[in-house]
Formats: sequence, C-alpha cells, structure tokens
Amino acid sequence: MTMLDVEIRTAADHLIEHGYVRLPVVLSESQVARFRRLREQAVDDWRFASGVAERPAFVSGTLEHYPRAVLPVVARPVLLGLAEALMGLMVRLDSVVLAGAGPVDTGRRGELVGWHRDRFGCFPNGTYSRPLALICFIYLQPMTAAAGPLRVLPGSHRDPAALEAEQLVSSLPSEVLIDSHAGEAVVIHHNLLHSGSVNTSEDERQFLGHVYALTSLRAEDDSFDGPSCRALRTSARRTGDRRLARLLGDRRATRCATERGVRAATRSRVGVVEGPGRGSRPQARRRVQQRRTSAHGSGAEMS
Ligand SMILES: O=C(O)CCC(=O)C(=O)O
Repeated sequence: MTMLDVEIRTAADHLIEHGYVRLPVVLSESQVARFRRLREQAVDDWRFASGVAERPAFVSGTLEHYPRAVLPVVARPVLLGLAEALMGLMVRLDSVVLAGAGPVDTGRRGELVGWHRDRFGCFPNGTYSRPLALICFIYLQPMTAAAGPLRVLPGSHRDPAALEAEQLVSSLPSEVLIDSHAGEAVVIHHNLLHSGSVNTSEDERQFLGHVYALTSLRAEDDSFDGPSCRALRTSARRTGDRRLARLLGDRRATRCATERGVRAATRSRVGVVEGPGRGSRPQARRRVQQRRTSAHGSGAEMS
C-alpha cells in the first residue's frame, strides 16, 4: 500500500464512524492566499455581471471561470480517492463554490448559523449507508472562535436522533467544533448534521466548497457545461482519463469502469487513470501519454 492508500483508508474509516474527517494541508499557504484573491475576483466579476453592489455569499461556476486554480484541488488524489473509497468509482462533481460570510458584531461570537443536513439528506435509520454525496469545505483562514468554526454532530449521519425546533440554532452537548487550519479540508457525509458559526473576526470568513455526488444523481447547482468544462471533458476523453471525465460529468465515462480497467490502473494527472479500453495497444497508450503531457503539462498544477 502507498502512503496515499493508507491516508485514504484511515480517513475513510474515520468518516464511516463519525460522519466527518479532517485532511490537513490540502492547500499550501500561498494557495490559500491565491484562493482568497480569487474569491475577491469572483465577487467583483459577479457584481459586474449582475449589476448589483452587495457581496454574494456563494459564487458558483468557479470551475468554469477559474479552471487552472480549481481543477487541481477538486481532483486532488486524496480527496477524489476518498470519495471513490466511500462511494464507489461513479463519482462526479455536483458544485464548486467560493463562499464568504462577512463579520458581525463581536457580541454574537459563538452563535450558530443553523443545524442542517445537505442535499439528499434524510432522517437516518440507525445504520450506516454509503454517502450519496460528500461535501468538502476547504477553509481559507484559521477557524478560530472569532472566525466561527464548523460544528458537527458526530454519528448523526446514521443515528436517528431528532432535534427540536428550538435546538436548531443552539449549541449541543455532543457537538464538535472543528478548529481547522487555513488550507485544511473538512469532508462530511451528506447526512451529517452540521452548522457554520457566525464570523466575528475582522475579515471575511471564506471557504472553497465542493461536492462529490454519485454520477447517477443529477447535478443541481452547476451544469458544468460552459466552454471550459466542455474543453476539460474533451481533453480528459482524448487522453483516456475516464476518472477525470467522470468527475466532470461525462456520461460516456460512466460505462467504462470495468474491473479489468481498474486493475490495469496507471498514474495520471489525477492520480489514477483506468486501463485501456477495448482494442487499445501499447503504441496507442504511448500516444495518449504524449498528448496528455502536451495538453496540460505543468499548467494544471497551481504554484
Ligand atoms: O459555513 C460553514 O462552515 C458550513 C457551511 C454549510 O453548512 C453548508 O454550506 O452547507
């Protein structure tokens, strides 16, 4: 087993048991700074396009608009590998957003935004079920008490514990506050009860949030159908990278994850590419490798 396999297996075990897991150092310090700048740019672009002055809490379509920054993060082997370990190989992106919450009065420190389950969530029946979606929050500042840490109720992805209406914005005895570092990812099962906390720091509280969902479920928040996403899909198909094609919503790539293909896995820009399909030969594979290099080269990685 590689170090990556061990990391993924350990993370998967934690998420199955508790409903969430922390993955440290998904973004470096300079990448965090770059994403904070990107959030400003995304907000400005959105305000310009919509002709409004207020700052949007969520800017979506970020893969379409900023593919060079966003693709390497959503396709990070540890994140996508974790999603596949928990959900099976049929994984696609559901949405990628840059989120921000402005500061509020410091007297409100410790207030919750509200307990909820995310899309596809339902009242659990007491047994673990594989996630239909995994939500990844990559926070872009240290999640101190002032910034407003994410709160989770461990085990609530499977326990049939009900909350009363008045508890929905209350801190609860079994909650865990996640004081993650900037650039750390927190990944949660779609059925986990969780809540943000209000931001009483001086800066905007920001995260890059993305969702992995089963390919059989319709993408609700993002069509991934603009020119950049289409070009990424075409390029993934051309280079035989079915894993990336699936991630980007290519329906044809959902028919190709045969056991044979998976066993023949080789390294690719996203970590693993499935083996050759019917009729491919070593020369064809070499050509694919060459094209893969020329298509994206080092440009796919963030500096
Ligand atoms: O603000 C946070 O930390 C979490 C946001 C959240 O719960 C959500 O987007 O579903």
